[in-house]
Amino acid sequence: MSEAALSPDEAALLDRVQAPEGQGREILDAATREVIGRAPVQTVADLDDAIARAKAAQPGWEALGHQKRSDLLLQAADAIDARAEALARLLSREQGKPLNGPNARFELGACSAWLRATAATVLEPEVLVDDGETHAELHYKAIGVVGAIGPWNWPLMIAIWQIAPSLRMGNTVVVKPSEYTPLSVLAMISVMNEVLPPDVLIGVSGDREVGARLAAHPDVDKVMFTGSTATGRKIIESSAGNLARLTLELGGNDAGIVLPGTDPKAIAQDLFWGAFINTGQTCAALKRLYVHDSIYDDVVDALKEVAEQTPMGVGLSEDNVLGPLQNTQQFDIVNRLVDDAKARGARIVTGGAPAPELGELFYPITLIADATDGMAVVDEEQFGPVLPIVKYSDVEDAIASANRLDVGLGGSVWGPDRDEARKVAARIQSGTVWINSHGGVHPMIPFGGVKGSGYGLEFGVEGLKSVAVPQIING
Ligand code: TXE
Repeated sequence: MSEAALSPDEAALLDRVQAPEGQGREILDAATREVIGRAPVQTVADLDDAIARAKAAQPGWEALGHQKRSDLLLQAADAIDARAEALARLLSREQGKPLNGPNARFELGACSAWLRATAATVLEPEVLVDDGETHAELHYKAIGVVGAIGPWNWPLMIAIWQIAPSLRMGNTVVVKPSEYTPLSVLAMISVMNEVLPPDVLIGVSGDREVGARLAAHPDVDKVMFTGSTATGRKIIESSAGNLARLTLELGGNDAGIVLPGTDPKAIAQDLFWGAFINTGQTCAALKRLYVHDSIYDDVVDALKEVAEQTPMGVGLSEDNVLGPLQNTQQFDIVNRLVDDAKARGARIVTGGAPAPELGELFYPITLIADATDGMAVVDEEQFGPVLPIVKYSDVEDAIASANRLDVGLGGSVWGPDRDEARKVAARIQSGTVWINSHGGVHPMIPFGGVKGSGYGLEFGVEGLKSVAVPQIING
């Protein structure tokens, strides 16, 4: 079988979800630009119908109780595992990420792992006061219907991050996948629906207008959103109308600080993947690197060595671990930022221009040395295979640089002395700061941003609380 041919399992999944021949919108393979299939184009009326069904199904789902819902989440995880390879191939085509490396197969593994971890997480009622006179307890109940609006970079994993806790707490969920990657999300939902009761989880494939309606709908009680800050602001505005509670993960521009005394070769692999996981199209990827001048050249050289050994190409080829940009819009952003950096005198260490020989949306790993704060490539989120590397001599300046932007999702500090690194970490304005790594997430460790990166926590017990409403039982 050639790489390009759909496997029978892939074809069967695609046929379950795609629009009939001659209808829908064509979705292209991000790497080869060949047509993969036809996304259904659902309307605001279809969405309204889906929300009505989800609302009707919610009380029955909540009434099943935690144990039964958790059992069903475990069965959904098994169902995903059973189709993981077909889903990974479809994801690889649609999103562009390779099967191997921390990419498509990894993403499918994370989906079932997150479902299982969420099924196992327990949110117990809390006794607040019990002094003989007063007995008050804090309980957590379902909110109602959750609208889940997702991006195109980790479309399946982020959908699961929204779906799993919502279902676990007794909510029903309407998912609006990104218009760039609807097919793989709809396919995963259809696999989960092999075991879930009807209308508990519904996917609606539509454009931005459908997303806007989902956020504003009077019967949507909670919106989980991962995407751009601009869209996040619109969702906040529409929540003034329906009072939907919000969890907003709006990306960032994560800084890493490499302290003096760090061994460049020892951290190069982890730095590289911290920046270039999913070819840089990751919300909490390392997007600006501040390196002490005593080791600056060695860090740049060590990163260059890793970059040159790391294969990029069509995702279905088993050799590749880096892929294309997912869409033209993102490709144009990356191109513009690199050209601007060159024009401002930054030094291209590797990459620096598109790689049309690999395909239309390929841009090579691009390391930019002698970058400075104020350059667009430093100040704006590139969301692609580009890393500007800024030299510093006083760590106070590096901390100030890390904190000077209006976003704060993640950050990292790299150094030989953990206590020293933790002191610097405590001063970084971001939701997470990693020490000697960047971007790793864990289903039991809450994740969320500050400043323009949004608000609300996902994962673990805190994640369950954020898709529940508190109720005090007093007496
Ligand atoms: O995001 P959008 P896009 C960043 C990245 C990228 C930029 C734009 O920098 O260049 O965002 O990407 C739906 N009400 N991130 O265009 O527009 C839309 O249909 C409700 C960071 O993909 O925010 C899609 O399903 N929903 C990010 C989803 O919102 C609306 C990951 C995201 O679209 C809507 C991806 C509206 N008014 C991109 N308008 C991260 N946090 O990791 C659109 N949508």
